Amino acid sequence: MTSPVSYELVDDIGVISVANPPVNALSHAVRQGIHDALAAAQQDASKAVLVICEGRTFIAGADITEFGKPPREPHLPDLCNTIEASSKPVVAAIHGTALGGGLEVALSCHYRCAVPAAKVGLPEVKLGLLPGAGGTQRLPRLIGATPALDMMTSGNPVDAARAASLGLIDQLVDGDLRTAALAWCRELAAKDAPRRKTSELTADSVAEGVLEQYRSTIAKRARGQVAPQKIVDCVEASLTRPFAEGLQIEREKFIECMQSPQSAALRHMFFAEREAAKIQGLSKDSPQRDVNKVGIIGGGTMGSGIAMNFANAGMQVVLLEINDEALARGLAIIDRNYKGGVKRGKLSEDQALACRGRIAGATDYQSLSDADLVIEAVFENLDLKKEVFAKLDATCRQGAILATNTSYQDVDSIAAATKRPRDVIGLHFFSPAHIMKLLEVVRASATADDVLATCMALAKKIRKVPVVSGVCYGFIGNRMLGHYAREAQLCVIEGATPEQVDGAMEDWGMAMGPLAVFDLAGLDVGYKARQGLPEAERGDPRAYRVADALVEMNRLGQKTGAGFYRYDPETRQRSSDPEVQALIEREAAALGVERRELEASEIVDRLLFALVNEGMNILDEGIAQRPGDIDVVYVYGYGFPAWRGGPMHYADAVGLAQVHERIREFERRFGSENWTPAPLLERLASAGMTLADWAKSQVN
Ligand code: T1G
Ligand code: NAD
Repeated sequence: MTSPVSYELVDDIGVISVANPPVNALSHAVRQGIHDALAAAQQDASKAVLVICEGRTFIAGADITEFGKPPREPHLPDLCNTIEASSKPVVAAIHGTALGGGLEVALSCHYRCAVPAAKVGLPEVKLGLLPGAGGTQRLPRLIGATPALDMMTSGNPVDAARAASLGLIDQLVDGDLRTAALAWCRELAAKDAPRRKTSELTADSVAEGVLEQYRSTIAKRARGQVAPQKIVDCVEASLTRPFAEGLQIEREKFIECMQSPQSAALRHMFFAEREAAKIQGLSKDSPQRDVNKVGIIGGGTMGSGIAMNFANAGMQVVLLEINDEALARGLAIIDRNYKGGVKRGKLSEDQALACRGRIAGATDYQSLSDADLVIEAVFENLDLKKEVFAKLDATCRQGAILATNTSYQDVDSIAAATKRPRDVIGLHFFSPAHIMKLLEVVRASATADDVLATCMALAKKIRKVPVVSGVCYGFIGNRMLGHYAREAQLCVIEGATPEQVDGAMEDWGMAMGPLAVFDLAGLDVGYKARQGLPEAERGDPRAYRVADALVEMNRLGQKTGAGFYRYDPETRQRSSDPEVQALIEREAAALGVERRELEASEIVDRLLFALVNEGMNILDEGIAQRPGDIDVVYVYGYGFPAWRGGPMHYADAVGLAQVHERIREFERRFGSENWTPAPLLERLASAGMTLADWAKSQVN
């Protein structure tokens, strides 16, 4: 096997080149290759050593696929110390993204240069880890404790200019990186430049209370997560301990993180998100259609946000509404969103103007005749949507992609309203559509492969995380949510207060409890959907009577200042409302429900296992391609904590046998109408298989 690392003497500079596509991850072979090349450089005529990478990026970190396997020498912390101890100056030349172990390698070099477009960062915290190869000890010494804490606890990269201003990058080079870096090496060698060892620097002390301030800020921002706090511990060591001791403390805490369920969950999410972009049976080079002009029908809550995504990605957009008044309302929402974005520093005034300039308004379908893609976002009514698609069929050019943003409706029926069902697909955005990252791509039975491939690639272009779903009522996310919502409202009518239900779920890690989410989305959305169904299909009345009564009292949620909670008009702070408690007790009595105390553990299990059980059915029916896709849907669309890995990963972490047993207990206590163990769960639990095993068996 040829090594992914090559070494050559270029005049009197030793050049170590790493070529391990796609992202030059620090696999064992790369570590061994760098180690051997460096050893050679110590012995040869080189006056300085250059570390550079081929392909699209500098080293983007340790090889995450090696985690959990027996570690092999050279270990990365030792390799970094070896680089720093080199008898000759070592220079890192950075392009693309120098991340994690990649930046730690650069930090152990004596000098760093980069192209202006480069980015550098320590994103380990996003994997539930901390920089484990000296980063927590070298970075504070080089740039100061506070910027180091910002970089490591956020995990966000900084651009080359910022890195240079921090002293992290010594030189920004224009033109060809290798040529410029070699010239710089010669210059350093010519002036016998010192080997600047970052480990020998002293980190500037921080003011009293700064570290405590960080701990409390992190406790709020990264609620429930362990790695960020351990990073603060390591930085504290960099301020108070000799380098070697700090490195030891870093190693101990790194291993604690590596063995934590949180890191296992976040590493699962890293790969699940990338897997979700792959469509079983469709190669990644599948042909695609060109999309430059996009039409949006309906400029309400969703249409306005959807329009911004495409304008932000540089495409021409036409927003079509039913009349001028409604159009003005839609464009006003867009203007407000851009104004808010500029205020929050998300984009500059000029960028906002340029994006807004790409959005034109219309009320005549002819304006969509040359669109490459049209996305419908009118009221959630099947007949209205079919009417709109019939008009699009008559207006749009052949080859245009026709998409619906419906939350629940049958995309096959909508497609059947046209003579070109192959060009019809579901593109289900989440509110607020210009912010939420999830995009459910609904593959209808006739959807053409190139339409699907085009939409998956487009999702990446508009910075969304796409997940493919088959056609069923509510697709993946909303279908499962129905079961989660049922249990939330049953827990309320059986005796828990809204605060207890939401408190239990938020303490467990959900970004927001279910009742508060219903208030945010608007209780009328669910009410209208139920009103559209015959009573017999609305499910267990105990699970919606309170919500219906609140809507009939015009308590629609945040938008009317009251729903399950009352909301402060200024701060939007929620508070409990005795009027709601009285209503709940009245409805419970009317439905003959005997109320009781509910433990938080029961609430958590009922809501999460309701999700898991329905997730199992969705997998069994092939609506979702793989368990990881469901996890991506819930983490990016429903505020499920990434450090819990999504509902399906969580079920595996708890153990399917235990989940199955708990669901059978609920079946005995609450009846099979709401609790029938999913056949797939029964099969896996009795076979002692995990979902991860099952997913592998499905691929092979
Ligand atoms: N290890 C293994 N595989 C990796 C990888 C890594 N570090 N990074 C990416 N890949 C794979 C990825 O799965 C995908 O595979 C392909 O490369 C392209 O990635 C001791 C312990 C670099 C910004 O966290 O953020 O160092 O799906 O689709 O959008 O302190 O990848 O094609 O089969 O994401 O252009 C720290 C992780 C590790 C960076 C490129 N490093 N990577 O984004 O491509 S922990 C990270 C990224 C560490 C040390 C610790 C991004 C990227 P496939 P992609 P992209
Ligand atoms: P909305 O009521 O805010 O907006 C709908 C817009 O469609 C209105 O502005 C209306 O004037 C316009 N409209 C109605 N009939 C039209 C027609 N024939 N031609 C052109 N415009 C027409 O609704 P919304 O919340 O934006 O929902 C739109 C769609 O998106 C629905 O299918 C809904 O289920 C789905 N959706 C909503 C959310 C959400 O959280 N609100 C999330 C995902 C998907």
